[in-house]
Amino acid sequence: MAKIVILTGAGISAESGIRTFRAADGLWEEHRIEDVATPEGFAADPALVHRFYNARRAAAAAAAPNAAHRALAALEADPQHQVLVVTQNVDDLHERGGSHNVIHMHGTLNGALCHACEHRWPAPAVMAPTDACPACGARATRPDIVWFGEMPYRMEDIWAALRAADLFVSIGTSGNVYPAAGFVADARHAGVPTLELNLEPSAGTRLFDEARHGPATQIVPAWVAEICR
Ligand code: BJW
Repeated sequence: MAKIVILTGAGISAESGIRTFRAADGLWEEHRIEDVATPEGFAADPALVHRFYNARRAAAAAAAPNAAHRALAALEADPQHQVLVVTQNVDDLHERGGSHNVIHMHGTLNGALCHACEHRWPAPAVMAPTDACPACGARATRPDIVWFGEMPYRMEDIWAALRAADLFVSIGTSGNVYPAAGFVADARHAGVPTLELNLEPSAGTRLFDEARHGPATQIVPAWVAEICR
């Protein structure tokens, strides 16, 4: 059984209507990263950061998985393949598309986290700085999102899966944010073949053994059909 580790980024959800970060009309055009995606930005203005993530939570809830999410779920269901999806995305479109083996390395919009006691619970649709932690009562609740300067989740599991993989595939990510941007080099170092599927060449495209460019809803189902033949 072939073991495939698949890294996904904002590009896989773009055709579901979820905005990417670094496009001309992306989220970072309207918001300063330091204000909304760092612990320092949250400490300075928690209401602003909650508004940013409340809006994104609503957008994700209104979106539906697309053909690329569904193709990865079909690949996971194929008995010839063992698939791990490592997503940088904080939406739940992989799960709603039918994938089960998913690691959210940058957290999830559907999670709330108390930064006083580290308790986690399902996020309400709208979070506010005055929300109290259900475990310790502190009014120190934040979205369960990994911001710049924080350690992404389950890195040891991800690196172990990369080392044991037969193929590493990167889908819909610009390759600008580490440690995810380093996975292609980590895979190469372990002798694992690498494939990029993206709208355009990513920052690290030259490191991949093969790269195919086009919209995820076309190139991902085509690739899955090819390897499940
Ligand atoms: C399509 C498409 C279609 C469009 N079909 N494709 C200097 C050097 C190196 C590293 C650092 C440095 N200074 C600081 C760092 C570390 C820092 C970092 O990487 N900074 C860089 C900016 C340089 N990283 C961190 O701080 C991370 N933590 C960390 O490093 O901890 C220490 C550590 C040490 C050792 C080991 C491990 C860890 C934490 C990073 C947290 C990132 N957080 C964000 C925001 C929170 C989540 C959220 O709000 O959603 O995560 S930033 C943002 O970027 C978000 C994304 O997950 C992430 C990646 O973006 P993504 O998905 O690639 O989106 P885009 O928009 O960039 O690209 C979309 C792509 O899709 C494009 O290529 C399009 O072409 C394509 N596309 N439509 C197919 N239809």
